Amino acid sequence: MTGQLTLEDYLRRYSETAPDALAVAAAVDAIATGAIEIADLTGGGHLPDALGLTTGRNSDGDLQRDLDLQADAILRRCLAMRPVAAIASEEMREAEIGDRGARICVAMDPLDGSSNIDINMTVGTIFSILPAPDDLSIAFHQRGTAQLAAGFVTYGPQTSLVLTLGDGVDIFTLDRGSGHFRLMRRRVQISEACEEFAINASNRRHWDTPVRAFVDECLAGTEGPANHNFNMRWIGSLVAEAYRILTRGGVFLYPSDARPGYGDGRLRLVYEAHPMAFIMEQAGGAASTGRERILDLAARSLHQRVPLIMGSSNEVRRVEELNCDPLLVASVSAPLFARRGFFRL
Ligand code: AFP
Repeated sequence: MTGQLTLEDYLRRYSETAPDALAVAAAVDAIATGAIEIADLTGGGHLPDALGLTTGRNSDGDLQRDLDLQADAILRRCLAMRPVAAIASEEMREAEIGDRGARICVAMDPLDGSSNIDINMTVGTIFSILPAPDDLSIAFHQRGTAQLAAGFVTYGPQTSLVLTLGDGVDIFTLDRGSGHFRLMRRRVQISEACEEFAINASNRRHWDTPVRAFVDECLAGTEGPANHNFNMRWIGSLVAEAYRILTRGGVFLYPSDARPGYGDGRLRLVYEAHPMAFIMEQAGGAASTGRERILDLAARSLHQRVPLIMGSSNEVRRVEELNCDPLLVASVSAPLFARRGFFRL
């Protein structure tokens, strides 16, 4: 991999392009530096005795694992040396004010998918970089369209950094020999149509009718309105699902459902859905609540959840059609159609 452009050189070129670019480049470089340390941690380089054990619950009631907190501490330490006005994290109840004169803010999920750690599945870091408003108390209540950059790191067979600076999506892979991220895929594009959907099917009885109708269309394949067959995946790790979609297309659904606490789904707007939506749209895909564009939303509260449908634009739009047209849902949920569904309606 010696020939590929390093992330450092890539960011150096970018940092000369716009007023906030230098600060954005410094923050991305800091996150990438922290990610290499996290990769070593999750990869067993310095396997902690408490790998994957839980230590408590975060402000939103999620199980908090030792590695969640270690990843948060690593990224904060790396960012502390850069000009960042405020940091928000899934692992901390409130945002933390830093350098008040800095031009950017960072929101992050330090270790997403951590419930997969003890089964040795891909986990990741998700981040969003926003302009710093004069009033930092509203820093993380901006619309998703305000983002200057977004990305995620996958800690899997490869340690890869997916990055958008607002002009396409590029993917870097960690060259473990040199310790540098190297550019491996430039201006990634997601196919408009797809043959793979991802949803936690065990929740079917809790979904609303439009989501059931969409999934039944996928399951009906060539025998239904979709008129082509689908494969299904569910990894339980948002970064792994997103990376697969960037690689071969697909649609991911974490909708709202009837379970207590899931009225707005499971994923967080500020440091999961916003960055993923920015990446998906920059790669020619789409990201929606099923009714609204994710990037048009502004968070009312820091850890606010939001339904997330993202990936190939044809399928995201189909979910929106079904959500907005009850007659369409009725037509595709007809008894004949139900008989062929994988599940009984
Ligand atoms: P954890 O970080 O608690 O493992 O949650 C991961 C996640 O937020 C996201 O990465 C997955 O897509 C989703 O949860 C899986 O949720 P289910 O366990 O409900 O399928």
